Amino acid sequence: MSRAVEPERRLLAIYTGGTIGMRIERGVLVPGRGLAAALRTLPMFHDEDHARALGLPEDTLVLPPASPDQRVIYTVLECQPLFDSSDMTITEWVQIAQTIERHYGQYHGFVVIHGTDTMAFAASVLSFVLENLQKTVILTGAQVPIHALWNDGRENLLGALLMAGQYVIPEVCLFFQNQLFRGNRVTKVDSRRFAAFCSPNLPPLAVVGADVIRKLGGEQGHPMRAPGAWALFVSINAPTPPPAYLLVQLGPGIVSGFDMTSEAAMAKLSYVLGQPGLSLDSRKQVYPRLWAQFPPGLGGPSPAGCVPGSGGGRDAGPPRGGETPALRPGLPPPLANPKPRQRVLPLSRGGSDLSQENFNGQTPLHAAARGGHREVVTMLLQRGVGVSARDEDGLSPLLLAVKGRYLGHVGRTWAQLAYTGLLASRADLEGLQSWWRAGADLACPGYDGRSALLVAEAAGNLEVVTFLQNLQGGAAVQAPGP
Ligand code: ASN
Repeated sequence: MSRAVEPERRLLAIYTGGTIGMRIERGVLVPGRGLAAALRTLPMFHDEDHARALGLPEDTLVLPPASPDQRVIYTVLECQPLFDSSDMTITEWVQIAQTIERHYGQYHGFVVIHGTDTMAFAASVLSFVLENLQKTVILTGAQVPIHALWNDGRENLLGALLMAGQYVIPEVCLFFQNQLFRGNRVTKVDSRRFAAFCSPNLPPLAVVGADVIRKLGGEQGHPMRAPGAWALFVSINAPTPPPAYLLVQLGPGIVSGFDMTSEAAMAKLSYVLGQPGLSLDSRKQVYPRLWAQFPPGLGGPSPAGCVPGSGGGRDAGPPRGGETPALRPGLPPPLANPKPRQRVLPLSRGGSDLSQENFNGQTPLHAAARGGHREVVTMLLQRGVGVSARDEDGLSPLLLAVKGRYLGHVGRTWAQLAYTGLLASRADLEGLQSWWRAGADLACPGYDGRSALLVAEAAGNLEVVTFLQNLQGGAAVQAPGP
């Protein structure tokens, strides 16, 4: 990230829709046309005298001077139709990439005005698709339309224009509430507060206050580098909380996502699945090697400039070839469904360290247990992944399954490992009952060799003792599996 030196910086602002430009029509908010005309009336977005002196066309505006020796001139390209971003799919994001490609030579940087609901997906997809990017691309939007008296749209848009205008940041970023984030690191965490986004595993690239504070200095860093296993998918609901762990199943096996957001994992999966002419095995090979953007000198900038890759790019539909039916249940929502709001099954790949912990000490089994993902739990248990590894909060996968009462979902395999003594000592009758319904053998001694009944008797938990004795008395200690 460095300061741009040109006295005149030209930007393309691609307006795709979203709340930022919405207007109220018959009591409801609808995407609003004519953003350039609206911005023209706001002095913070347009210096009419200077524009007239330069003879700028209707769709091109100029910001008032932010510094004495530099002007930011921006052209607003309004998409047709405008979208509420929850209606956008990978097709529209690819079109944005193609728009950037078409205009790449004419502008110093790009601002993508986008709805917030899927902005993190869009930023992640663009970060993969725009290969060899050497110019700034910033996505922004708002929680409240710029036409409203009290809104966040003006600040966000102005901030994005100023950042893209004044700095060279050769990657896809997202600007919101005075923070510039790495695009494939963000997730939407709030649908009402102006601070709608957070970047759970990477601090903002810059924070704007009275000064611009560059958090990462001039360092490019790599957004996607992670030791060991690579993640690809678990489930997506927009907006999602920061994911603890991501799992992917692609054929037999599982990989962990380490600290990727689910949006970035989805984008990466879409990108790799969309690469034409690759076998399933080659796709699996590509994952660990795929970086979102090559730092200069590593991937090598192409002389032709930035090019939307063929992955999420021109060939953006579901993958073709023999593996398609097998992959379909795990396709990320924009590929499998028109709306990215559905749950999808976890996908996986073999050969990774499946006990590897993420930033807060959670293993893939924690995530699978918390989510009640039966197939993944079974697969992990069959591969010998430990059930009692504690995360930073002291929770093991087993405890998560017990707490979440997911035992019925995760089934007999899991239940056979029942830590029933723990439940018995805590007088957790409901927990024991749910283990029993899930098919656990409650007479089976726990990890310490003691049965649940023995533990309950020693602890004096009479209700539990009665329940367990009744089970034994009725010769129905082992319930039928789910
Ligand atoms: N539904 C809107 C969208 O994503 C939400 C927003 O922009 N704040 O298009």
